[in-house]
Amino acid sequence: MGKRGPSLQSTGRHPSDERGVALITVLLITAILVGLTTQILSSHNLVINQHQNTFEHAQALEYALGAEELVRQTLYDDAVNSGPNVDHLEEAWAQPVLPLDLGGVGVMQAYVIDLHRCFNLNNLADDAANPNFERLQRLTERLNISPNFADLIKDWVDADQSVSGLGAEDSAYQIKRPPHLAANQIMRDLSELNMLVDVNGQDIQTLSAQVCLVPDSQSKINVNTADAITLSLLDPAISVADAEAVAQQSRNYQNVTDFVSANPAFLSVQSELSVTSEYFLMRAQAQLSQSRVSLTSLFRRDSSNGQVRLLQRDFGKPFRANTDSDSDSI
Ligand SMILES: [Ca+2]
Ligand SMILES: [Ca+2]
Repeated sequence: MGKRGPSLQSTGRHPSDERGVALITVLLITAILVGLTTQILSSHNLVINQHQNTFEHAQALEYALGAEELVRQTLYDDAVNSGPNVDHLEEAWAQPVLPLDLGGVGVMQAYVIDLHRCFNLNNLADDAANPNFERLQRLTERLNISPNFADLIKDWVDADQSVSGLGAEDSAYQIKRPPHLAANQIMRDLSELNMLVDVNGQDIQTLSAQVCLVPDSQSKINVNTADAITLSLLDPAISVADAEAVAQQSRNYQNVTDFVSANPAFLSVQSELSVTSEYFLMRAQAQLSQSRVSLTSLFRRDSSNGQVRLLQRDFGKPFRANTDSDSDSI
């Protein structure tokens, strides 16, 4: 008898079993393919989303930088075309860009602050007979915050190591953890207030909302833009009522002499007043979908030719709406 091939009995497998195995194999392959396809599509969507976020962020960045360029041009135009050496709050640079729809893809906001409308802490760096120390003392009283700020800030920004009253120089900062030194130069950012000894965060916040920083220790106050508190600090003889009366005016004084003639309470501080401004701060924010870019830029405008120079650019500060209580600082 010839050799017989394997019979159904010899393998013990029924045709329906083999069809079952084949079906399972097909199902397995299909499942693997579906899994692979899903993974590829997920990766692809992730890449697309990443690209979209990157694209939107780049767009938001360009809008913010565009606002900066617009401010620079507006300040230049103001100096060249709107009459030199006078700045007031009705001029184009002082008008905020309200939430502006960017053709349905996002929203843009921007505004400019004149940094001569508020008290400049860096004016304490000048060691000559300096009335700004008493002004800062008056401000801490008005704001009901620690009286130590005047001495501490004076020591922080003045070049010497001589401790002023309740102030602190290197020796006090060297025993802090971590140890550091007094800056002994003008402040570049109000966050430096957090480095001072024995001051609390709430007081820092209150003070920061009322003061400015400009990289100049002899900056003047623009009487066309200054707020009431700043005006009232200038001299003990200037009452809060005097200052508020000025601040409520729609001011467009063409020179300081006119201002003092109309407001004689300010005669004693005439030399520290101005009707024009040199330093300006822009705050801008562009938001496109989930991407948001905030930009704070510090400008200096040369009064001789209107040229505007960018001094500082900060993408790290959160945007704040423009309100009267807003901090006017770099
Ligand atoms: Ca102007
Ligand atoms: Ca010092």
